[in-house]
Amino acid sequence: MSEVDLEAKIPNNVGLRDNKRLMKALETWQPAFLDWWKDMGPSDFNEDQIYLRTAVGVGKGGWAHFDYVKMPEYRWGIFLAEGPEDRKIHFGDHLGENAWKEVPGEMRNRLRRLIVTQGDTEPASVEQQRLLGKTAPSLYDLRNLFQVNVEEGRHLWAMVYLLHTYFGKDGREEAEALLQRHSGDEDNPRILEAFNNPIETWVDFFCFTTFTDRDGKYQLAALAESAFDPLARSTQFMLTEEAFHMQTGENGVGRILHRTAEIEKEGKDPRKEGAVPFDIMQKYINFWASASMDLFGGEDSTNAAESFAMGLKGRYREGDGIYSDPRALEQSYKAEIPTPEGKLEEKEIPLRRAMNALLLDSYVQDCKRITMRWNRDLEKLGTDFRVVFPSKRFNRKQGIYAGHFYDPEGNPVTEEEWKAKQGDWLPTDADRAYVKSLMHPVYEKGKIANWISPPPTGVNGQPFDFEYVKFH
Ligand code: BYC
Ligand code: FE
Ligand code: FE
Repeated sequence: MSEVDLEAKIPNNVGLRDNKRLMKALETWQPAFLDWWKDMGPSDFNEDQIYLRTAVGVGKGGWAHFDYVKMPEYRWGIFLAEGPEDRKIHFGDHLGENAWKEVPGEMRNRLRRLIVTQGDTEPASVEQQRLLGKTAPSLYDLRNLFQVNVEEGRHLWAMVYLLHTYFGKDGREEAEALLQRHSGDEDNPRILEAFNNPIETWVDFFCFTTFTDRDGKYQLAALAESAFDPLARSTQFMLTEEAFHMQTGENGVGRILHRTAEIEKEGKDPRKEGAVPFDIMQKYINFWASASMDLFGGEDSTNAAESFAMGLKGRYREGDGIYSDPRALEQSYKAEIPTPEGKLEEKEIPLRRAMNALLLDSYVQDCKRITMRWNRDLEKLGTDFRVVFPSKRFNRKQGIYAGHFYDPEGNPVTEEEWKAKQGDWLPTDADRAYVKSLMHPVYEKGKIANWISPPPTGVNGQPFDFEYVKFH
């Protein structure tokens, strides 16, 4: 592992200084990245000073530094987590062999595909969120949005580093293409569906960071187990940043619910007060939760089986030794599969083919824990409303439930029932128009929009009324 070099044009701990060819390739990509940021990122705020955290190391005793920075001058770096030099592969067909420092030829295509798919989501999210700064409910929230954005930019760098270093000309071409596909672009969209959905409002943003960034956590965690050591270390370090994104979402949704509960407690109608009614929040949660569950891919997947067999993608916390069969050859996964008549029938899927389903189950458990935390607060406030995390069958476009109809509890419904009830379960045009009508910027220090509660604490020990953004 190299020293952290913060003086370099691209801060890194991968020894770029000693690899002139790679350095040159990355320094050629850098202006293209900056052009992309200026065109497709939060371009209205490029001249403002934002109180941001920047990764400056990988050690436990403080890996980040907080200061004011203009976003285009953010120091996007390449960092690999530290780890043992002689790590062994701990799952799949290559169990017990040494982890790879280079890409074995027969795994090249599949590995590249995984890295490109991961990399594609990072700039996609920045594109999806690019206009939100114009309607931030507070300076604190505005700053958090930009923190998430610059870190997703760094995650793109992490994947581009791998493509440039280990995949030659193909990798460089893929790195360029990552800046050419755009979220929602009809001709050249982002690879995964949820990353083409618009994020029009802060309600979308907080649901996205709760549920979609959390898919990020689980996918990164699965890749952090990888036998390809540079990928494992890259994603391990990305996970340290990811925690803040999910926190932003969880707290954001929590603060909206809290505000609505307060208003109801005063005997007032949230709609008349310009807050977000509970039923609309539940619909947004249903929408982003189901779109995010699609990101796990099919429950029965030969792709997933191959990735596991090759040692490219493990199970959640595979390295903690919590699974009894690290080859996953002896067990099966019980899934409820729809019959042609629309009934649910229990079937067994060989475990390796069910890796996406297993990861999804870990994710759902985590989401239910978050939901419980929101509900505890609602209970404390004396409200009857409770958030419900939708069934993994609800509104799915990928996997075994796609093309079938279920209510949010997961009960089969007919297509007619679905059509009649859809507006009770997912945001309608009217709901979206209402939520949009609430979105106005509040840029005054210490002030906040009426539809959301202030956070209990600020950032990095600063108070809520800190000047998180200094406008030029
Ligand atoms: N949309 O075998 P299947 C994050 C495709 S989020 C469109 O069932 P597989 C972040 C699939 O590619 C984490 N297409 O599933 C969050 C395949 O196509 P091909 C991102 C989809 O391949 C917030 C076909 O359907 N990271 O970091 O095992 C902000 C059959 O697929 C979708 C990763 O995803 C979909 N939803 O699993 C910023 C990790 N789902 O090959 C960032 C890398 C599936 O037949 N990716 N397809 O042409 C993977 O591990 C896998 O590609 C997937 C899919 C889990 C996505
Ligand atoms: Fe990310
Ligand atoms: Fe993220």
